[in-house]
Amino acid sequence: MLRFTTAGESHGPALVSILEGLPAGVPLLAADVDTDLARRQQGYGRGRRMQIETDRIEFLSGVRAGETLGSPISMLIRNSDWKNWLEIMDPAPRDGDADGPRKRQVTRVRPGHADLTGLLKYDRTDARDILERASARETTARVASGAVCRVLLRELGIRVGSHLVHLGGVNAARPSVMPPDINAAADASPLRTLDAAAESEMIARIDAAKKDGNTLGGICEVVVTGLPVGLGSHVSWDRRLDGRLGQAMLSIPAVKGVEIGLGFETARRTGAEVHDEIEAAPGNTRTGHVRRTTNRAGGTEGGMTTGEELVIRVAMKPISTLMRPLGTVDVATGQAASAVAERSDVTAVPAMGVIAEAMAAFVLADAVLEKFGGDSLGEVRRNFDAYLARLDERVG
Ligand code: EPS
Repeated sequence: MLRFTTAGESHGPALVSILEGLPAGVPLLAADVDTDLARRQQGYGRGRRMQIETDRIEFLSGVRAGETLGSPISMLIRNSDWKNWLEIMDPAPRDGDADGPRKRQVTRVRPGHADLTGLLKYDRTDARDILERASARETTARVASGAVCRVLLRELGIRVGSHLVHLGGVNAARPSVMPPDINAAADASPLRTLDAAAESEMIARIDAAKKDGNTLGGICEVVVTGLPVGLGSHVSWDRRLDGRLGQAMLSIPAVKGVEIGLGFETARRTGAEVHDEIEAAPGNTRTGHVRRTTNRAGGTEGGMTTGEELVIRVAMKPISTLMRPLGTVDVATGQAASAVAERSDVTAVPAMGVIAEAMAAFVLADAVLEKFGGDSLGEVRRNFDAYLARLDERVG
């Protein structure tokens, strides 16, 4: 139904995001996208690059007079840093290219990064040919397409938020009652966490890691409200929503784990301690007029949404560029060396939460269009409303 692709190198002229399959008539402004791009740039522990960039999109296609046209939506995000990298990243051959590698060649490959594996696979000699694309700068373009998907979901009363629940060994407590607008609350925190006490401890760990030339990972939780029961399907492996969400989350650079609901913890508990009991809840249309007394499943059963909150936790490893570098091999000489220490972030977990929201928004918008698809927003809305009316009718 829906597909998107991104292009662009970290220090190239620009990033591009193309989203295809959105219906016509969705109200869309550049500001809807820029808001999310700005949210992704926040977070204590980012490096100097984030002071250089102010990410903004230019629509190149697919939008007219503030509405989508149903045609591919393409968005351009210029890299402000490009002017400093022209000589190094110039797409055209330059004088001197024949004499040897360009400046800032990377051969002391970083353990944990795509440097070495990419270099061997693509048969390159300069790891910059790999790292420029493997860089998490690419996620800017994902957030752009995700932001457009978020607008479609919002039209149907579906909201995607996230908050940080772990950083560098420190857990944040999940509030017993989530704030009605999770992002408004989380965005007010420099780490996007809802636990102020944990936040000070996390900040201290980031400062210590920075001093030590080290980096930190963490976990964010994505929470989606307003979903109707029945997105995704049990009938085939590739239509199961959990699987689709898992793939999308694991595709985020440095993400190493995904849990839905209790996740790994379900394996340690008995059935009675895992499964959510069901009771009647008249008036609750989107769940089919029932309610789970708990939500350990995290909003899916049988590869389909239940209509309860969708809860996904996403784990990110520490960034692989360390200012106190790890041991490696210099691929130019074959000798032992210290890995390159390029400018980078101490942690980017708060940003990862925003990226995970974007990936969730994309997967869910795709599942929405699969079930309620139409060529215009009006048609999608009619299909959606008819389904909700049928859920009402079944109890009535
Ligand atoms: C990154 C290194 C840093 C980060 C970058 C990801 O960039 P630079 O090499 O220019 O200092 O800031 O992230 C972004 C630019 C971004 O927009 O998130 C890396 O090596 O992955």
